[in-house]
Amino acid sequence: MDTTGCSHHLSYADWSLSETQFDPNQLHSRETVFTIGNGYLGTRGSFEEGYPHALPATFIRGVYDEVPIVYTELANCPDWLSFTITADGERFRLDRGEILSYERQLDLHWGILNRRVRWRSPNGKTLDLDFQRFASLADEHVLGIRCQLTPVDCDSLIEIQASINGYPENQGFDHWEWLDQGKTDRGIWLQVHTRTSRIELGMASGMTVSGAEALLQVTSVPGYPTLTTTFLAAVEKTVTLEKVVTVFTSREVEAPVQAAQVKLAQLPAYSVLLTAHEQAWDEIWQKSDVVVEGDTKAQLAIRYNLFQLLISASRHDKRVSIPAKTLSGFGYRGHIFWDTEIFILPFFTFTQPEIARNLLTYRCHTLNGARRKAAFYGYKGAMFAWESADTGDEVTPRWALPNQPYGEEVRIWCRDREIHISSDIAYAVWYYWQATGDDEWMRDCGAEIILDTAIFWMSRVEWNTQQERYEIREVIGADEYHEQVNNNALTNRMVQWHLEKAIYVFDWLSNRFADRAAELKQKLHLTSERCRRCQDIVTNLWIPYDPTTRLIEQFEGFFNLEDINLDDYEPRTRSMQALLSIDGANKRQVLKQPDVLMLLYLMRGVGEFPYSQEVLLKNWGYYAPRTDITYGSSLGPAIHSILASDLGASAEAYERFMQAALVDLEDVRGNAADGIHGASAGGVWQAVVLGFGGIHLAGDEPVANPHLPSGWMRLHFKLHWHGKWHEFDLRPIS
Ligand code: IFM
Repeated sequence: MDTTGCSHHLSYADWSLSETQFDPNQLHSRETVFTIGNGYLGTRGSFEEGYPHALPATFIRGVYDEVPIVYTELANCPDWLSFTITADGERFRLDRGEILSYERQLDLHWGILNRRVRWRSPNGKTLDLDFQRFASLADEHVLGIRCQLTPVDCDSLIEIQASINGYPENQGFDHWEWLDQGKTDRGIWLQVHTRTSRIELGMASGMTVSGAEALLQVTSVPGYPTLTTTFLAAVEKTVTLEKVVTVFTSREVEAPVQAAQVKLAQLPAYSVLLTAHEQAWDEIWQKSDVVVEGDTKAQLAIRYNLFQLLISASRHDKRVSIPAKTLSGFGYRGHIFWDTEIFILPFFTFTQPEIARNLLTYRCHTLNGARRKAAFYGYKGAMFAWESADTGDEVTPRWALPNQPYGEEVRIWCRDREIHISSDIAYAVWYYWQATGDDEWMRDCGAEIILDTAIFWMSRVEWNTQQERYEIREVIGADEYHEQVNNNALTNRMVQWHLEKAIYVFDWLSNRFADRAAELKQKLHLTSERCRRCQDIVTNLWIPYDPTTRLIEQFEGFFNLEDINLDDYEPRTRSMQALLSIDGANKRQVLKQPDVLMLLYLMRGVGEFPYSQEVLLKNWGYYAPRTDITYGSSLGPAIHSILASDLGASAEAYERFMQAALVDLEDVRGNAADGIHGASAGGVWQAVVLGFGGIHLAGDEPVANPHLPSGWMRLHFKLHWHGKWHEFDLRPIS
C-alpha cells in the first residue's frame, strides 16, 4: 500500500492537500481540484490574477439559464476572484517571469484555499505573494480573499485592481445582461440578470489595505466595476489587502443588489468573518468526518471527497439538488442525475439528515416536470427526467454533436429509455424515511413521489399474453453500453420493489394521516382498481433470474451476445465503447458499469431477494470480469469495492476504492477538468462505511462487520439512525 502521501505534485496530509509545483498542463484539472464553496456556490480554483485559457467559474445553486433552443445549463456567474497586481509597471502573472517557489494548499478542515508564490518579474524584481480565499459557511452570501504582498529585494510601486468581472462565459456563451453598476461608501456593486430565465444577481465588493499608505478609487468599465489602489510597498514589509464580496440572486430575495449592498455595509472585519467560517466547518466535521489511521493518502482522499460533497449541498434551499459535476465544472451542464439519490444521498442521510431532506424535497418540487414528461411519452403519473435542472422537465440533450467537421451526430437515448431513475428516487425516499423516521416529510412530500411514480410504472409495464407476465421493454439499464434492451433485471426488480413499497406507503398514510391519504387518493386517482393492478404487477413482473445457476441475466438475451475477454484488449487507455464503437459494444457482453451487481448492491441493504452471499458470488464471478471498470463509468469502482469487501476480496476492494477516491485528485480518468465526479465521491463514503466498515442497517441498530484494508489501524465515523447518533471506532482484529 502506498502511504508515502505524494504523487502528481500533490502531497497529502491528514487534512490538507498541497500542490508544490505549477504545471500549466494541469491548469484545468487543478481548477476543479481546488474548488471551494459553501452549498450556495462553488468557485473553481482559478488564479485571482488570471491565466491564459483558464476556465474560471462560479456556479450558484439553481441559477439555470438557456442557451436558446439547445440547452438548459447552470450559468457561470460573475467572477468575484478578479485581483490583478502590477509592480513597478509589470503585471504579476505566472506565465511570465519566473516562479521561484510555489505552493497551493487546500485546508479541508477549515475550508480555506491558500497559495504562496515567490515570483521574479521579467525585469528581475522579486515579490512574495500570499493568497487566501474562502466562501463563508457561516454566511453563504459572503466571500473573502486576502492577499499579502512583500517586495523581496527593493521598494516597489504597486497597483492593485480588485474587480467583479461581469462577463463570465459558459464555453463562449455569456448568460448575463448588464443592468447597472455603481459605488457605495463601502465599495462597488454590479447588477445583472440571466438572458432567458431572468434571474437577477447582485454582487458587491469592498477592500481594505493595511501596511501601506493607500487610497481606494473606483473605476467603472461597464460590467467590470473595479476598486483600484496604488501604494509604495517597502522592501521586506508586508502589505495586506482584504477583498470581501457579497452576493444574492432573485431566487432568494426580491432585490438582490440592495441585499448585497446592505450585507456589505454590515460586514465585520475579514478576520471575524474567517473565524465564523472556521467554526461552521468545525461543526460540520463533528458529524460528517471519517477518520482513518495508518493510511494518510486514503485519509486525505476520503476527507477531500466529503469536502467536495459538503460544499455542493444546499443547507437552505429545497428547490435545488447536487449536479453530477457538483458546482465545480461545466461537465453535464449542471444537470442532476440518479447520481444524487443513489450515490451521494446516503452520506447526507446518515450524517446531515437536514441536507438529505432538502435534496429529496427538490424531487417533490420537480414532480410537475416529471408529470409533463410522462404525459409527453403517453404515460400516466410522474416519470422523472434522466437529466433534470430547475423545473424537472427533461434536459438530456437529444444529440451529441460531433467534434470533427465530417463526424456524425449521435442520438442520446437516455432521455427516452434510462427510466430506472424513477425507482431510484423512490428508493432514496424510502431509505431516508427508514433512517430518519421523518413521518411529516413522508406525509407531505415522500409519499406523493413514491405513489405518482408508481402510477407511471403501472402505465409503462406491458402484459405479455404468451408468457403471462408483465414486462418492461425498450429501456437502458445502468449499463449504458446496451441502449435498447427488454426486461433489464435492475429496472424490473427495482420497479417491483417500488410498487411493493407504494402499496405499503399508501396503507401507512391511510392509517396515520387519513386526510392526506384522501387528498392524494383524489389528486392521483388512486382507485381500488389501480391498487389491485399494482399488486398484480408486483406478483407477475418478470425478473430474468435462473434459480439453478443463481445467475441474473442482465436483460433478456444478454447471455446470447458475443462474449468478450477484456484482458485481450490490454493495454489500453480508452473505454471499450471507444474501441468497439457504440454498435460493437452493444453486441457484446461488455458492461460500462455495474448493472446486475448494482441491483445486488441496492438489494443488499435489507437482504432483499435475490441478494444472498451465494447469489452475489455467482454474479460477481460472471459480471465483474466483463465490466469496463477502469474506463467505463466513474460510478462503477466504489460499488465494486463494496461488493468485493462483502466477498472478502480485500485487495480488490482497496484497489477499486482508491480508484474512486483519487478520480479527481489524480485525474484518474483524464476528465477532472469537467468538474468533480460527485457520484464517485458519494460512493467513496459508502465504500468506506458500508464496505470496509461493513455496516448493515437491517434491524433497529446499524451493525458493523468490518473488513479493514491491510495497514488501516483505525476507522472511525458516526451515523445518525432513528434520531440517535451511533459512533463506530473500528480497529483491525489482532
Ligand atoms: O448518471 C451517470 C450514468 O450512470 C453514467 N454516465 C454518466 C452519468 C452522470 O454521472
